[in-house]
Amino acid sequence: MAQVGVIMGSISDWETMTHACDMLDELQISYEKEIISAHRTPQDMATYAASARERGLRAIIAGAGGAAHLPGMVAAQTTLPVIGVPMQSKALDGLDSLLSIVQMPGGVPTATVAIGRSGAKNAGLLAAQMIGAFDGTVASRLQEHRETMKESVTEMREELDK
Ligand code: RP5
Repeated sequence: MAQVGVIMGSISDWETMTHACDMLDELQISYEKEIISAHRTPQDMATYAASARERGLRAIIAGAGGAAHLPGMVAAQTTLPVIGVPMQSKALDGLDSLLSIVQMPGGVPTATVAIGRSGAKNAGLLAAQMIGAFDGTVASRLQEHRETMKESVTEMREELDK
């Protein structure tokens, strides 16, 4: 059973959202992925959000671009934590996506990560951290990931000293 739902408004978002899935793969967190559009398939969005908890999901990662309603509208229809990933849109370089997601009115929190690839990666990590708060095995994997990052800096320092 999937623990995390990864949804996106368009196939054009996949090249970004794949980084969230890569992170979940690395941390051995089960996930499902789907294209659900807030404006093109609003009924699918409602059904997905309303059924997410009973289907066993623990968190949802939602990527969208432009007037990016998907994360907030999903968050409005579930009490699971929702993490919004702003796509780096062509017209406004993702500032439109970011502001659309981050400026949720009080009452329906939608966690918002950075624009684009880094945000997608962090969304995967953040979902894992939400699960890791109650799962020691996942918490250990997250700690290992931090150690690996630390070691990469040691390698950078050695490279600098060459
Ligand atoms: C949003 O519109 C999607 O999330 C995507 O980022 C953006 C553009 O969609 P396409 O025109 O590429 O399908 O719904």
